Amino acid sequence: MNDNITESVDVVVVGAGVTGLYAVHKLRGLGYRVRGFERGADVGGVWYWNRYPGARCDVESLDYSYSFDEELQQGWDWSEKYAAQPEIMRYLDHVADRFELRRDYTFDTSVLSAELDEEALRWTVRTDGGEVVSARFCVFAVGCLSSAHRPSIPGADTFAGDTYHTGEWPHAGVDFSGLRVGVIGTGSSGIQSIPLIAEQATELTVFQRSANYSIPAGNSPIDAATLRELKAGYAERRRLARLSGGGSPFMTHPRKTLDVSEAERRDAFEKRWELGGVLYSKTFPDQLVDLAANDEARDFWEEKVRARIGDPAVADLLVPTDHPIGTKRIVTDSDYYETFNQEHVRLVGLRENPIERMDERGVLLADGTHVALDAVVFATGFDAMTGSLDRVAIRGRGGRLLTDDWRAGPRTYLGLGTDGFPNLFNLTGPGSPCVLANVILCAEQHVDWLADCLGHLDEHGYAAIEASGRAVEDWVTECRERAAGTLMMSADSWYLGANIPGKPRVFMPFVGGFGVYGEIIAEVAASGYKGFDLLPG
Ligand code: NA7
Repeated sequence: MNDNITESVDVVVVGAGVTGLYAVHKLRGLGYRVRGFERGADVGGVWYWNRYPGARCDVESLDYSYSFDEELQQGWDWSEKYAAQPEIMRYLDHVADRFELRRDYTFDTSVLSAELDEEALRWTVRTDGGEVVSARFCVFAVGCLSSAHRPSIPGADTFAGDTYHTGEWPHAGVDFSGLRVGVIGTGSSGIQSIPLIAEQATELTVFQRSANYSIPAGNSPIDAATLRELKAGYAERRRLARLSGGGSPFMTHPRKTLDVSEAERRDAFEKRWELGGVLYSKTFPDQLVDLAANDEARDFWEEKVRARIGDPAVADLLVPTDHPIGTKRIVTDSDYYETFNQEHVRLVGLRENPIERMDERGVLLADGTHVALDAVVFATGFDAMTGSLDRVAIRGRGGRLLTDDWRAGPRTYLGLGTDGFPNLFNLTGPGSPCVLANVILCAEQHVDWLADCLGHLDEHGYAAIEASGRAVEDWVTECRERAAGTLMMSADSWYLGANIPGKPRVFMPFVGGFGVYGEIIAEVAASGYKGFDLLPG
């Protein structure tokens, strides 16, 4: 054993978000010695960092919760249809306590590198806390939206006021009372926070590069009787969710958009609208593959939204014209569009009038307007799906860096593994459907698969498992071809890396749906892990 090694374990898990927590619980329960590392001071992952006002999940609470333990599922009472960040943090805190998950984690600690010892088929994991851990398996659960992106705006460092990023929000909160505030970015984080920031700020200027499709959450408290009824139906709810495309228990309309009468179509859109938010993108099965079908959904959306906005010129700016509905994640809002009816809220379209630079006092626009600001909120998103993995120097066979292998885009087999990196697993990341689905069920799907896989290795005396180069190439091709068969390629989305200058334009998720993906990975396991090489000790 290398002299520097401070500890030797079976599995290192990186990340204490919803995926990492379950990985630690499950693998520990099977008798593996597990060691977890987490950059934040506590559990929670994205919910630990994203404490901006209005932060709320766009998957219903009953679904966005673990299903692996019936007592946990029945014992936890969600207070709202769509839970806000503090309630989700309370839930994850409860899970961590209940299963004593913190005892195997070191917090406030980033993993700097993971290096393969090819002979021993073990990984050496180094942290910024000076730990050097030898592990047979290395499991990354670092999240897809966990590496904040701040655009480089000339002069930004000269701005005298405070700046914030929604994905790194101060734990003490921020009071915008009496301030002139600018929000840059109108994705989920911008759209959720803008109505609440507007309640405090004396003036709010929203800088919008691209308009987004947003749909009211239709959020409401869940009363005790409803909660009892919902929990009694949990088994069926979960069954349907596992079959579905998005990990929620809702099926698309059985027929195609244009095969039904206008009245039936409107009725279906209306019902989905009532469900709230992101589910609208799957009202009909052809909505994300056929532009004519998508136009119907889009027109219905536009009619609804324009009715909420007072000034038609502002509405023109707020209605997207650059991408079909659902090709970026539909935002789930509370009173977003109505916010622009207030006197002190102003919208700047950056396509027509870009930010030239920032100075000590605010933002200068291309048309010469100077917007005086006391605080700026960057709601500018993340280096999605690969950003957090890129921060770790992962060296596989021959000292190859994973970031070099992925320079032209992520290369995975089933999203789970890649060639040259035996016994290294990346959970709920690129090559999987997780960012397009309910990530908690995705986490369970991946971790359960992983647990079976490790069991298979031990049962048959294998030291390691490694995706074959051929399987990786085929999966990359399959993911690309499936995406090309949809409208998803027509939006400049973070699914495609389009929000990060210089990032390769590759559609990173598996677009075939959560249920279909679950069948594929189960079939691979049942076949004895075809596409993987099983390596003797
Ligand atoms: P998103 O969805 O990536 O949104 C980021 C927003 O910031 C979006 O409106 C971007 O415009 C905008 N942006 C990014 N860079 C710039 C620059 N340079 N100038 C102006 N505006 C910019 O991130 P969120 O945090 O809102 O949401 C992430 C996910 O979390 C979301 O999809 C849900 O799944 C939950 P663009 O559209 O790129 O033109």
